[in-house]
Amino acid sequence: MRTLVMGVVNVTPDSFSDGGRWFTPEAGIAHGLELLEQGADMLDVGGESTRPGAIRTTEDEELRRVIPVIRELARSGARVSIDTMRAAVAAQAVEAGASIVNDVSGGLADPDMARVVAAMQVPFVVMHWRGHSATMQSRASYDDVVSDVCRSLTERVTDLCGQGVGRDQLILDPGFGFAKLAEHNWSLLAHLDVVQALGFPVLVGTSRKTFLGRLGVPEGAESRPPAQRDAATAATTVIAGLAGAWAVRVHDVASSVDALRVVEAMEAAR
Ligand code: PMM
Repeated sequence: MRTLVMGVVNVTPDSFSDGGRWFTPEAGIAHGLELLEQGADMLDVGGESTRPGAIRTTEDEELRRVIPVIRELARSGARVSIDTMRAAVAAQAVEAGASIVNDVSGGLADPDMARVVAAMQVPFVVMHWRGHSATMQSRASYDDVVSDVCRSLTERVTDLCGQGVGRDQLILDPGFGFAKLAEHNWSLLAHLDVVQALGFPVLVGTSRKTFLGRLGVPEGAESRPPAQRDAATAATTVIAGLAGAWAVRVHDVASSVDALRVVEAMEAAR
């Protein structure tokens, strides 16, 4: 099956790559509709920034940001994912029309998440995570990043299934940029086949991340700004597509849709 494109709708003032641009509900909705027009298969709506160093948003504020956007995008027929670490936000988002829960903590941040996801029976994205954004980069230390991430994800699967979540609900994500240095992100990208071999659908979230912003930039010089990382992101979409990823989570939908057309046309000619 073709790799799907998940378009990012960050309703936050401070997200890592697009913070503040779609902060009002109206702007978030308009942006989501625009991404659908560009060919997004689904939209990932988030109300809490997870950029390195970020301070947590309150639950009330997170709900206030995401619920109106989810309700309207779902009403217009979009497949919507809620990007949250909070069980209460996930529950209300699904009630408002979301049909996927994307938790960057893989159920670790909120002890109620597994129970809520099990009860709602929606697909659940389990990302590799080592703690909240304020401190995560101090935990970017691995013996072998690929096997360490795969082992942690397998432990999450066992724990979640033990709490009643169905194996067929789970989607795994190696967590690019979360407690990872550039070298870790490149290793994971180079070995997506190992993550795929765990036997679950895989989501790849490299879009506009810092390791792409360092490409071609001399040491000591400023990284390129996030909006200038879309060509590199599309290149990683090709890698994800060739590896058979279930979906890529991207800010610039049009370039990744095209990148996947290239993969599809090439695969058809094999
Ligand atoms: N990255 C961000 C936010 N949510 N969810 C998943 N599943 N995977 C990711 O890699 C991921 C995510 C941070 O990126 P943004 O702040 O630019 O949206």
